[in-house]
Amino acid sequence: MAETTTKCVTDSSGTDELSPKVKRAKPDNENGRGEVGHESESENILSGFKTSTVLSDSAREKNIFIHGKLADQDAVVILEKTPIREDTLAEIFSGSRLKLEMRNDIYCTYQLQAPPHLNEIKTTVVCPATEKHVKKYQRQESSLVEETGTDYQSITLPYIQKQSFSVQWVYNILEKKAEAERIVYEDPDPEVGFVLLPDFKWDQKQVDDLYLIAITHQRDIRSLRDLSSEHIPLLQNIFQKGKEAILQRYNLPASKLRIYLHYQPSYYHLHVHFTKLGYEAPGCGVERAHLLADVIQNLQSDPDYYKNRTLYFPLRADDGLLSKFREAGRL
Ligand code: DD3
Repeated sequence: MAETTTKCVTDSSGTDELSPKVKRAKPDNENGRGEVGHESESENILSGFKTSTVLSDSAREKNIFIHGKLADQDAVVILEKTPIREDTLAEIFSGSRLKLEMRNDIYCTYQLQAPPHLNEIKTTVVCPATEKHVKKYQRQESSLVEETGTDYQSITLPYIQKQSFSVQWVYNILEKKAEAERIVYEDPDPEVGFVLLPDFKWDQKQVDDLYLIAITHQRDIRSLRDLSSEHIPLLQNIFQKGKEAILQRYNLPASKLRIYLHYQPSYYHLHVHFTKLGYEAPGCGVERAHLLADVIQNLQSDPDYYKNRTLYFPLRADDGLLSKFREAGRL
């Protein structure tokens, strides 16, 4: 890839650098007339971006979330520095400019200016962004909510039905209208089938922060709460074939994977997260993640486990669902 990787959520672009079958294109093929179909590499759509506010930033995570305007439309731009890869070290050492900052005894500090292609910032653009997108990235305190099976029926379900969050991007993936070339594995079966592909949080340049999602072909399962024993074959299929596909493609055995569902999910179309053990993926904490292996066993011992069980999850202070729990006197 030349220069900064730019991704639009409505768009399809990406790299496949960990795939043994796919060779990296030479930089000179990528420039100019966009022969490889990366429109984002030919022009800088962000040159006209006007910042309104910084929603959040993290020195530790080396990222910043910005709200602003792109050609009169609301947009959220996420910039993130990516890890330094071992296979780039030789080029960093030989091909950089080095400016001395200070020298003291045996200690020296420098500013190193790496060659442009090793100095990329992963960039995600959401445009047009809704108010919900803007809110999602504003730093917020969370409160843990206790949701009984009845609370789900009377509070949560009506709320998510009224919201009708768009999952068009999910349907685009299932229908190969977007990200088709990023698919790692597909089982096309309408009942137990799914599509496995990299979550766009992962830039696929190193396996250390591996993050894939399995999206079910079945469209009527909103979340954990909709699962019953009839879905065990679907879940087992995702579990088995997902692990096999990741071993094949990334040479990572199942023992290095954290495979789980979120409750609440960030979109109400059933999906399973595959992340590398040791990588603290956002949302992998005990208050939100449910191991797929546990989910399967719970359904095996009680077909209606997730219909009746009290579930706990954090909600951000500005989440409309939190107000609903408050109004119902459940908080
Ligand atoms: C999303 C959760 C959703 C903003 C942002 C992310 N992986 C996605 C579109 C395409 C994708 C994802 C919603 C949206 Cl920053 C609003 O995530 C996606 N494609 N997580 C992939 N591969």
